[in-house]
Amino acid sequence: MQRDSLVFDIIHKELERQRNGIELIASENFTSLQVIQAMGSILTNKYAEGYPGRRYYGGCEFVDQTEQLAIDRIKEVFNCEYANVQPHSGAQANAAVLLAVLKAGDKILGLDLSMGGHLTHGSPVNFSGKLYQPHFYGVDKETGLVNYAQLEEVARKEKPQLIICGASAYSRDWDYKRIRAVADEVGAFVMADIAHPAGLIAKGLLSSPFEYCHFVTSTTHKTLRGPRGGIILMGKDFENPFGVKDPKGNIRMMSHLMDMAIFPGIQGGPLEHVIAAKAIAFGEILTEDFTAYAKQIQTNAQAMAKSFVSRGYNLISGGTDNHLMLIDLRNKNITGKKAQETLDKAHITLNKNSVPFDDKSPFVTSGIRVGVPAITTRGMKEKNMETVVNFIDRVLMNIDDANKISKVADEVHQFMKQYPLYPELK
Ligand code: DSN
Repeated sequence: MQRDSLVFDIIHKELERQRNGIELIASENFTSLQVIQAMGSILTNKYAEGYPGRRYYGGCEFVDQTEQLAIDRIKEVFNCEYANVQPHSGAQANAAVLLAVLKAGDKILGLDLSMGGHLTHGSPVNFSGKLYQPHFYGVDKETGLVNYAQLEEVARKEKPQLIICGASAYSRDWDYKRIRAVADEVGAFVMADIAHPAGLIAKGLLSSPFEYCHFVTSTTHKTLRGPRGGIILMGKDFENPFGVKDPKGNIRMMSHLMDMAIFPGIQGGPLEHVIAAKAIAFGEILTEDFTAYAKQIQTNAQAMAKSFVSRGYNLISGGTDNHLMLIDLRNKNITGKKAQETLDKAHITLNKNSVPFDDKSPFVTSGIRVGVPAITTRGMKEKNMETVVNFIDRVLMNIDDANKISKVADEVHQFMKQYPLYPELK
């Protein structure tokens, strides 16, 4: 078979784009070459519906081993009792939890998407807002912090069956204990979606949700720096006290309901090539190198936030505890859309983002979201954050000057040569 140079040439161009640019999308990262090799391996050929030791196909003796390794390692990473490593994505992980514990029409309470939440936390355009009855809490207008008083008020009024915490554009830590207290009061389960800060939680740099949240979901490709995918975790498996039943009407251990919700509930064959890559990434997270990486993410984010603030940028909540910051550009008279598009021309990649109480549409937005996991993987330290912010500031302050932007693009290319990416790949 002839090599498909059309596709491989495009992939090569994408490799060069990744090498030459400054990647600041908070949800992206550069996974290790061995993770990429496992994803591109012959394991993609295998069907393995079911779970290790209980599959619906023959020939699963080797994928059983890689999947079990992934399960054991991620349980060790988070010191938790249950892990399902089959979700194809974070959205699938969240869908499975909702399927496992809710009936259609039940009430859920999540952080509003426009305040930093996620589509799968009840957005009306997502299954979570179509199949269930969504209610929302927000952030405080003055402080930018989660409005826990509002969360409690809505929980007491609506009595949701599930409270969801976690966000995709929130730069502060969470008070899981306070959320669990009101959940117990109204008889709700709590799910923490830690897709964004998982790598920092894994290393104890942010509060752990496991003591207080019944379910913890995550993606595996953001701060966990693994392959694109999802996981479901539980600190402690439990005989659920809320009377959730299996299809035969028996109250089952939650782990059983959760496994059933992924397969056969919402997925078919697991992606065993991705699961092997997850096993490798989870092994990497257990190393001291990853501990240093996670600490550097936090140090870099704080240095970057300080540098933005010193140049008059308005950071929601004034700073960051984790790997990202949300910047309101209204005082600079620039929309998020214009900022994203112009920074792209200088090979600085980030995303436009609604800010709390935004007066612009989600297609335009007043803000940008900036994250440091990817540039930290490239090897940047806190002293380099000033250089990155300087590039961004020069673009934004000369937003209609093509020559100045082109000069920044050249400098960005030169700068990134110091941080080789996948030198083994030609
Ligand atoms: N799309 C992801 C993000 O960028 O945060 C969330 O799913």
